[in-house]
Amino acid sequence: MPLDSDTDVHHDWTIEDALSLFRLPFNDLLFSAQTCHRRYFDANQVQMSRLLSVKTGGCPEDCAYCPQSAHHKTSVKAEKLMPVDDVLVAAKQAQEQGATRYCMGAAWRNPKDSDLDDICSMVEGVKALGLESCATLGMLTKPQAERLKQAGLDYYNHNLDTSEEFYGRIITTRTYQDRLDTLENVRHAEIKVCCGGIVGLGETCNDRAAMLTNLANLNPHPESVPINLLVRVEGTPLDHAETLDPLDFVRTIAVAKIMMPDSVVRLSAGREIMSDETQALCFLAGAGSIFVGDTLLTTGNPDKDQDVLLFERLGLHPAPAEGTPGAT
Ligand code: SAM
Ligand code: DTB
Ligand code: SF4
Repeated sequence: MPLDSDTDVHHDWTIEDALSLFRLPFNDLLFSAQTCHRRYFDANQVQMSRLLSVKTGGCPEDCAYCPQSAHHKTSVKAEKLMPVDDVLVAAKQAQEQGATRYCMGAAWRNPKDSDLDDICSMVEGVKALGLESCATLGMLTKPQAERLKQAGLDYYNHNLDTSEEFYGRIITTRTYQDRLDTLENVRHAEIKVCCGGIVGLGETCNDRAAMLTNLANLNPHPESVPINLLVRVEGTPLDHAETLDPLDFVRTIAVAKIMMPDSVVRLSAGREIMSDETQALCFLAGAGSIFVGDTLLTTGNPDKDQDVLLFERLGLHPAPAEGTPGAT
């Protein structure tokens, strides 16, 4: 494993390195991941982000997991881009409920330049509230990324989703290289990168290892690494995908943490069907962030009361907003 004495942050991982982590006995893996986590973060602190779908449904891409793709017959109805003011009212509510980052999602292959006027106003408004801003709008060109940076965008979410090998079984309307190009454009604009993936798509452990290797060989590492458990939605091709062993989900979080120790790994979609005990193991494995609020983009998420209780049971506390006293 490529570790040296100065730092445990590396960008020269092999799939074999990742696989050997996956093969560790569970206790050894979790102990290593928690040790890595504590080197960079307060282990009892969890950052809370809130999502809003600002443009829902009717997406031309064919991502097999996604209820918003126009290729699948789901209960999601296509809507227009939300008015800026409505987004800001929702952002204020999220802030009052403890979120420190507001993430605006749009079901686009890529934004049109004309759409970016409203998106930039949303970003400016979110920043003016004192929230961190994040957007996920599909593929971006360099000039588009620069416009978003100018508006004050802190993070851009664009996931690798799975291994390059398995990718073609899940999405045919754009390539892995398209994804990497957008990530490069985001980096070039000096926006922080939020990039992770989904597990439970029917991929192998090898695919999970390959995805994490690709993420961990990005230089620098993504600041934020969301690990999503597939939310199976009726009408999508993956509605009946096999249930992933929850311990394999925990292992994925742990391996991500060991490979990218100074990144914030997010226990992302899928919490609604997870037990408190599985979530507790994810925090032990180094997850340092969650999405809060009763919806993700179009699917459900545990409500505030459930999360307050979970935090109480585990002695966890919400992370303060970046740049405020006590923030790590
Ligand atoms: N359209 C943009 C894109 O694909 O980049 C942004 C929104 S898209 C919904 C963001 C991410 O949500 C996807 O890359 C995927 O990882 C995750 N996602 C979508 N549907 C999901 C599902 N059913 N379960 C878990 N994660 C999902
Ligand atoms: C990410 O990795 N997960 C979030 C966020 N980035 C945009 C989205 C999860 C979406 C789950 C399905 C839905 O609610 O539509
Ligand atoms: Fe569209 Fe994003 Fe859903 Fe794919 S994941 S169908 S690009 S909204």
